[in-house]
Amino acid sequence: MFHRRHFLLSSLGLLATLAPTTAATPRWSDAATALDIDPARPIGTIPANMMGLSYESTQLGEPDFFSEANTDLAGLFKTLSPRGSLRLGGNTSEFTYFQPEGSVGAPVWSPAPTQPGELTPITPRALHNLRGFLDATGWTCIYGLNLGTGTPERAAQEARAVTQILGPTLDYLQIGNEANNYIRYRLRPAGWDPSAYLAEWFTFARAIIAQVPDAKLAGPDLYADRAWVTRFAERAQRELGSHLVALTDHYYAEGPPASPQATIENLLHDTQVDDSIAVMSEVGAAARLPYRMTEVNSCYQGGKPGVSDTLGSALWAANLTLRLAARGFAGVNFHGGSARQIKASLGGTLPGDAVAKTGAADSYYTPIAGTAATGYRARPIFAGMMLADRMAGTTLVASRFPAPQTDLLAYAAASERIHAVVLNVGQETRTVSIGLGTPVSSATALRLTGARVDATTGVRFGATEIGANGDWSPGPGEPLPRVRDERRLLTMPPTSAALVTLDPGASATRPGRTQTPA
Ligand code: BDP
Repeated sequence: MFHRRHFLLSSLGLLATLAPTTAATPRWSDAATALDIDPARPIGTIPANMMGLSYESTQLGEPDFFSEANTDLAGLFKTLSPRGSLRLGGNTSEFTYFQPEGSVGAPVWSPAPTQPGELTPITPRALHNLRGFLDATGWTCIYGLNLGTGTPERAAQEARAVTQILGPTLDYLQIGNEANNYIRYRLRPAGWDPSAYLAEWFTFARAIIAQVPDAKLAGPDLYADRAWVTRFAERAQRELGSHLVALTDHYYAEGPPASPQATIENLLHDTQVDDSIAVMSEVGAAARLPYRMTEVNSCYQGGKPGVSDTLGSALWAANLTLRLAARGFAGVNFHGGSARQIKASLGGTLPGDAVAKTGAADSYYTPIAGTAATGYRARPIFAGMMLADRMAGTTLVASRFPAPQTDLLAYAAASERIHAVVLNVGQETRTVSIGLGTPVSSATALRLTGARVDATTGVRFGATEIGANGDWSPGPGEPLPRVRDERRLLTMPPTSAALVTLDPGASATRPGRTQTPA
C-alpha cells in the first residue's frame, strides 16, 4: 500500500543537497557528475498503470478505431505499456450522446458558431469494440460523460451501459471536461462558477448512482485551479463516500502554438507544473485519494510543430511522468489523436497549422500519428513515455546529485534490480558516475536518442525505432564501465535520456520492464 504522507516527506527530503566533496579525486571524476542512489530509502510506489493516453470522446464515433481488429494500434498501446490507462474525454465529450439503438435520435441541439454542428453518437457497438481493444491490450479506461450538453438521465443511461460493457476494464467515470472553461466555450452563461458547477455535477452523479449502484466516479477533470478542485474534493468526499475513487486534473506546459514562448528550451526547463503538483498533492493528501493527471501535453490547442513533435517533447514527457510519480501522482494521460478529432475539440481549427504553414493529418502533440489505412507512427514523445513506463510497478528510491544540477535529472527505482532514468536536457555532453554504495555486478544503459533536440524522426529508445504495429527490439543495452568505488560511468550526449539497469547480484542484466517486488 502506498503511504502518501511518508512519501511526500521523503520526496521533499530529496531536495536537500550535500556539500560538494573536496577529497582528492581521480582523473575520470574531474568531469563526471556523481549520482548517488540509495536503494534502502524507498519514497513511494509507482502504480503499474501509471502511463496513459487520452483521446477525444468523439473518437468513439469511429467504432473501428478502438477495436481488437485494429491490431497495429493495439500493438502500439502494448509496446507503450503492458498495463496503461486510456482516458476518453476532452472538449468533445460535451458534444456526444449515447445511442442505445439506431432508432434513438440525437437530442435537439443548436450549436454556437465555434461548436460542432452535430452531436456524435456513441453506440453499444463502439463500447463493445472498446472493451475488446482494452482486453487485447491489457489497458483500462477512464470514461468521460457529457455534462456540457447532456442531461442527468442520458448520462445515467450511458454510465450503466459503459459500466456493464467495460466491466473490470473501467477505472472510473468522469462527468464533464474542464468545466471552468464552459463560459469561454459558450456552454454556460457568464456567471457560471464553482457553485453552479457543483450543483449540476452532483445532480448528474446522483442520477448515475441511482442507475449504477457500484458506480466509481472521479473528477473534476480540469486544470488544477485551486478553488474549483478544493471545493469539488471537499463536497464529493462528503456526499459520495466510496463512489469517489480519484481526483483528477489537466496540464499543458505551453501554448498557444503561435506564442514565441512556446519553445523546446522552455519546455525542457518547465517549472509551472509545480503549481499543479502543489494543488493536487495537497488536495489528494487531504482527501486520502489517488490523484491523476488525466489530460496533459506540451502545448495546448493541438500542439506546436517543431516543439510538440520532437525529441525535446520525448525528454519532457519522460521527466514529467517521473516527476509526477515522485510527487505522489497515480499516473498521467498524454492527450492526442488525429487533426480531425482535435479540430473538433477546438472550434474547427488546428492552430499549429498556421505555424507549420501546412495542414496536418494529426495533432502536433499526438503520441501516435496515422490511421489504420495509412499506417500508424509512434512520434518521438511515445519513446519518452515508453522510457518512463519502464519504471511503472516499481518502488521509487532516493537518488541525488550531491552537487545541484540544472540540465541533469535522475529518478531511481528498485525491483529485482535497480533502475535509474537519467536525462540530460542541456547542450553539453555530460558524464555521470552512478553509485549504489554497494558492489554492482553488471550495469547497462538503454538510450533514448535522436540526431537533434528538434528531430521529428529517427528518435529511438534502444536499438531500433518503434514499428508501425509496435514492433520494438531494444537490443542488449550498452555495458557501463566500472570506475573507482564500484561506481559505473554513464556518458550522456546532449539532449538524451537513458534507462540504466544496475544488477547487485551475479546474474546477467536484461533491460526491460521490471516487476514490483513481492
Ligand atoms: C484541452 C481540451 C482538449 C483540447 C486541448 C487542446 O480538453 O479537448 O484538445 O485542450 O487545447 O483543454 O489541445
